[in-house]
This record gives sequence, structure tokens and C-alpha cells, in this order.
Amino acid sequence: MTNSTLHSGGDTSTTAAAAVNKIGDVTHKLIILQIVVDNGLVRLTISKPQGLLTAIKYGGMDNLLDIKSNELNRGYWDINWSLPGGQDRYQLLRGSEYSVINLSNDHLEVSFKSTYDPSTPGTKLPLTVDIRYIVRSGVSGFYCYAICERPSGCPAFDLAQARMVFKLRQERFHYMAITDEKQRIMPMPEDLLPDRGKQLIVPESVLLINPINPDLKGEVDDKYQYSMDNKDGGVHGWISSNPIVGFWIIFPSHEFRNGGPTKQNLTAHTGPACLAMFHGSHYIGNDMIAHFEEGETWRKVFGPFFVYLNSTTDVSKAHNLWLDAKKQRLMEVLLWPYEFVSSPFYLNYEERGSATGRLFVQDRFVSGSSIPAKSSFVGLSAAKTAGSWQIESKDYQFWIKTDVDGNFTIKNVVPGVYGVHGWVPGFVGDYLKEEQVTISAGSETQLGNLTYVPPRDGPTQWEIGFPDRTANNYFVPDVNPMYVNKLFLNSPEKFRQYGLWDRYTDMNPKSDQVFTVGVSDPKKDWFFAHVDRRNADKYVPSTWEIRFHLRSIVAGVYKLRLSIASATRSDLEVHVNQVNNEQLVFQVTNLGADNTVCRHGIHGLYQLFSVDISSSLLTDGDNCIFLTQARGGDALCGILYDYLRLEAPPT
Ligand SMILES: *[C@@H]1O[C@H](CO)[C@@H](O)[C@H](O)[C@H]1NC(C)=O
Ligand SMILES: *[C@@H]1O[C@H](CO)[C@@H](O)[C@H](O)[C@H]1NC(C)=O
Ligand SMILES: *[C@@H]1O[C@H](CO)[C@@H](O)[C@H](O)[C@H]1NC(C)=O
Ligand SMILES: *[C@@H]1O[C@H](CO)[C@@H](O)[C@H](O)[C@H]1NC(C)=O
Ligand SMILES: *[C@H]1O[C@H](CO)[C@@H](O)[C@H](O)[C@H]1NC(C)=O
Ligand SMILES: CC(=O)N[C@H]1CO[C@H](CO)[C@@H](O)[C@@H]1O
Repeated sequence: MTNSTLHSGGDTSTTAAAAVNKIGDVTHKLIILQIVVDNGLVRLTISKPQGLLTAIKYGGMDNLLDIKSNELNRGYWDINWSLPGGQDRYQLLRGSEYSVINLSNDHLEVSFKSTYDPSTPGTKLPLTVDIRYIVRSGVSGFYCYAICERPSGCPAFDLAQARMVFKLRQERFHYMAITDEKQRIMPMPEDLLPDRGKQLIVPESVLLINPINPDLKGEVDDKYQYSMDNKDGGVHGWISSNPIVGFWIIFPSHEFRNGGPTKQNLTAHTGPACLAMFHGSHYIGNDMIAHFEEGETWRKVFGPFFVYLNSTTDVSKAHNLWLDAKKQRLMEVLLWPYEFVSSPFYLNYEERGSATGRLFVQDRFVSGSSIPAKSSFVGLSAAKTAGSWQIESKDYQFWIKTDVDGNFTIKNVVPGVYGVHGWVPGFVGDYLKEEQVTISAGSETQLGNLTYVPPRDGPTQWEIGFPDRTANNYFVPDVNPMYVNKLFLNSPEKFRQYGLWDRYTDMNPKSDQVFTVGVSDPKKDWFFAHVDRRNADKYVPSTWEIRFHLRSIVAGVYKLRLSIASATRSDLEVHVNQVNNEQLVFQVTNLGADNTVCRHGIHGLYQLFSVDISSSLLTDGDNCIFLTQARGGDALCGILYDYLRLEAPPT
């Protein structure tokens, strides 16, 4: 590539375009100045000084972005925030100052910055934002990132969501791909409007009555059906027809995304929209919102992520664009941390450190010796208490999966003081190393052997499910044929279907679920979500019964481990043998805000409750535990149990 093809329009090729903006009833014209960045493969047009992408020219298409959308509304960063106790606000992030950060023969980085001035009080977003784009010669795509900063003297505020959105050209992009299995032709945005679609009780869910593409008639569309755990994602996008172009968002790292590896994310949805989510609260709720106090300073680099573009002229090879994008993701991961990023706040390889160790589990009721914690997750996070990495949103997190022996090396860690967190499939609870560790630049910190001692008092009397922080090992019903998304018909992700909460009553029409330990099968007899029962038009509390046999009672305290994969607005009561006040052993109200039931998830915020049961409440022989979802009147509340275990008193 020569420098004649890589150029920034700068001032010389600034073009002026007009966009019409309607504010109230005043229609006024907004003049947009633009810069053009071109490396011979990709040409970006970016509004100046706002930093909004108005056009991406590639692969024979003059603009991949939705030309029917207002120019301010095609490729943009946005944010949801509020002043403490104030209303949720939504706004686009826009620069007010444009500069070329680095222009060399084969590399261009541009900046669109808006600086928050604490000395002018007001109700503006108290954040300095620097939006950056990088184009490199010979690279089929471009890099995006944003540096968010709170200088000293900022007022308090809450950050709920930050992301970058691309709206792609509607008449061309119909095929979406987010994993090998999850790929499909998507509806058109018009299909979600009242004359073509019928909104169901969850507002995001629309039954396609008369879609433009008749093949989709009768299916349900809902963007949350295409959510994914951070740990499973990394590349998602769309393929257009005529010409055939792939548009892919690639995350080379998840360090800058909040909530750790199990945090779920929107990826792509009807629009056609392609999202780069950095910060959000979906599937966890308000606990996840980052609260900043008055005067609290902060800085975080969101990204860079890569927008990769590929194309083919051979229709029969269109699917190869996805395979090629997956390959490209692996290449980006190898390049991480990128060497070509100019911001001093983005640290390169030499400025980062690593941590190595080996994780074991000690549970004397499972094994007399330490068990290597294979295929477990270990992470460094600023979160200070066990498990709270799930709601940690301000700092970077660095996670890795251990090998079969429990070994791990966490690389490319930004220097700082971290908690060493983790969890081990097959065991309840959260690991947190007692002392925090300090990672410094260029260091290889040896953590040595770490031992997780999960909560455990006595021998197992019985257990239901498998502890992996999801409700995956339970019964997920078939979807009501009225509400199918065909993608999930023969899928391990059956739970993504709409309306499964109502299937509970369809499966148990007369009475609530009864599970008999040793007889019932969790995969068949334990509904994956403890929801309300439908009674005519009402939703009423439901009480599940676990029947079990104890040969001889040991005097003391039995322990019930309630390992919960997710909860939404649930009032849970646990009784032993009789539903009355004397035999109530546990109660919690309004548990959870994950919205997992209505958003078709299988997990949310993980929680473990350990409940004491006095042996005096139990009898030799047959016993039962009642789990009551006591909140009535709520179709979409529910608890997703991960695992339950009854332990005898310590011996
Ligand atoms: C962000 O704001 C938009 C527009 O007001 C709103 O529809 C959306 O629900 C908000 N999202 C979050 C996560 O707060
Ligand atoms: C500009 O980018 C090039 C290529 O990444 C790099 O070698 C150079 O040091 C950068 N210059 C500045 C001033 O950052
Ligand atoms: C894990 O580390 C131990 C100790 O260094 C080593 O003996 C073992 O081979 C490692 N396991 C794997 C799968 O690499
Ligand atoms: C770590 O545990 C392994 C396996 O039990 C053992 O061989 C090794 O000596 C331990 N290392 C240290 C530093 O304690
Ligand atoms: C996507 O993941 C990011 C990082 O964990 C998170 O901030 C955001 O909430 C997620 N988005 C959604 C829609 O769940
Ligand atoms: C830049 C580009 O187009 N890369 C590849 C995209 O994927 C197709 C199909 O595999 C390849 O032919 C391109 O080389």
C-alpha cells in the first residue's frame, strides 16, 4: 500500500453534507462536515468533529451503512446514564474537536474528542470522551475505541450502558451469523411494526404475521434470543447479498467489557444492527450499573475492537465469509495487545504483566486429597468480595480457563491491584484468594498452588442438578408452536424460545411440580424455571415439592445449599415437611432483577444461599422440602436453580 491510497481528508477533502433533523416542530438543517479516510480497500466517511460514521465504502458497495437512516444514526457510540436518583438519559457520544493523532505511510488514527469542563456546572454528561478510529494499509476493516475519563471535580453519575452501534443497509443485509449454529435470515425492521407484526407480552418479542419475506411468517423475533456470554462470543455480524459482503465485529479481548466471562451480551438483531457492547446491565439488572461519586476520577479504554470486512463474488461461497471472519478473530487475538494504538492509556505488551498458577479444590466429602480444578475459570478483577466480579463495571477484568490440571496463565494484564477470583464447575460458590495480588509491567507473577474450599458442612444426603451456574441440566420444554424461532428448534439452546414460562402450567396443568429424589430425573422432571402458575388469566404462586427419604436422622443442623443461576423479582420461601410458620426455614423477597425469564436466558447473576435446617424438623423416613415462588401476579418472574444439595450435620 502506498501513501497515495491511505489518506485522511483532513481539511482539504472535507465535504459538506446536509442532514435534516426534526426537533419539536422546528425542522432545521444541520450542516455536517465530514472527513474521508481511505486505505484503498475501505473508505470511511466520518462527521467532523462529532466522529459519527456516515459511510463505509467497501467491496463494491458505496455505503454498507443504512442510507435510509439519518446520517447521525448509522454508526455511532451511545450511552445510557443518569444523575443519582435522576431519570435515565440516553445520548449519542459526540466529539467537539477533531484531530489527526498519527498519520504515517501505512497508518492513520483520528480522534473526535469532547472534554468535560467541571467548572461549568450543568446537567451535561460528566465524562470526557475521545472517540478514535484507526485505518491501516492492507487491512480490510478498521479499528474503533473510545477513551472515557472523569477528570477531577466531576459531579456524581451512574453509567448504565455504553456501546457502539452499526446500522447496516436494510435492503442488502439479511443474513446474520453469531456462532456456527446461530445463523439465519432475519426479518426486516418493518416486520416488527404493527401492520406486519404483533407485539407479544414482552415488548421486544414480535410475532411475524405478514413479514416481507414470507418464509418467516409465524416466527417470533426478539433481539435477546441472540444474546451470548462474553466467554463464548468474539465475532458476530452480517452477510449481504448483491454484492456479497461480510460485516463483522471482532473482539480480540474482553478485558474492557463489564461483568466477566458469564456476562451476556446482545450481538446483532433485526435492523439490521450490529452491536459492540462494552458496558451494560442486561441479565443482571441495576446491581451492574457503575456508580460514580462526586469527585471520583476514572478512566477506561473501551476497545479497540475490529470491524472486519470481507467479500466474495461466488454465491455458493457466501458461508465462507463467516469461516474467514472466525479465522480473522484468531489472528486479532494473536495481535492483542495491539502495537499500533496511539493512546498512552491503552497499554502495549511491554506495559502489561501476567499471572500464573494452579487451582485446586478441596472438598473432603468428594476426595481425601486436593482435586485439580480442571476447565475452571480464573480471573483478575478489582472486585473485592467473592463473586462480585459479576457486577464489577468500572475496571478491566482478565479471565482464563484452566487446563485439565487446573493450570492457568493470565496474560496481558494491565498493572494494578486485583483480587484473584474463580469458580469451578461441579462445585458451588465463588473462589477469592485471601490476599490481593499486584501485577506490574513486564512481570510474571507466580501465584503458585491456589486452593478453593467450597462451602460444605457434611456428607451429601441428596443433590439435584449439576453446579455450573446455569439451569442447563433441567427440563426445557418445547416451544408453543405459535411462537417458534426456527433457529432454536433442534438446538441445545431450546431455552431461547419465546413464552416458555407458560409451558410450566401446560406441563403441570393440575398441580405443581413434585420431584422425588432417587426416582425423578432432573432432565425430565425439574422445570428449568420456577415461575408462577397460570390459573385462567391470573398468575399465582407455585410451590414445588422435593420428596426424599432419610434413613436415620442425625441430631444437629442439616444444610440446604440453594445454588441459584438467576432470579427475577422472586419471593422464595422454603418450608420443611409442612407449609407453616414453624417450618419456614428460609425466606427472601424480591430476589433478582435479571429478567432472564422474559429474555430467554439460562443464567444471570449467580447466588448461593446456605439454609440451616434443624434436625428437629426432619423425621426418620419420608420428608419433603417445599420451595414456594410466593410472588403472584407476575408471568415473567422466576428463579432458575443451578443446583440443590442437602448435607447432613458435620461429622
Ligand atoms: C437506554 O436508553 C434507551 C432510550 O431511552 C432505552 O430505550 C433503553 O432501554 C436504555 N437502555 C438501558 C440499558 O438503560
Ligand atoms: C504512528 O504509528 C506508527 C505505526 O503504528 C508508529 O510506528 C509511530 O510511532 C506512531 N507515531 C506516533 C507519534 O504515535
Ligand atoms: C500443569 O502444571 C504442572 C506443574 O507445573 C505440570 O506438571 C503439568 O504438566 C501441567 N499440566 C498441563 C496440562 O500442562
Ligand atoms: C503444587 O501442587 C502440586 C500437586 O499437588 C505439587 O506437586 C507441587 O509441589 C505444589 N507446588 C507448590 C509450590 O507447593
Ligand atoms: C455485553 O457485555 C458487556 C460487557 O460485559 C456488558 O457491559 C453489556 O451489558 C452486555 N450487553 C448486554 C446487552 O447484555
Ligand atoms: C478481505 C477478504 O475479502 N477476505 C476474505 C473473505 O472471505 C472470503 C471467503 O473465504 C475470501 O475469499 C476473502 O479473501
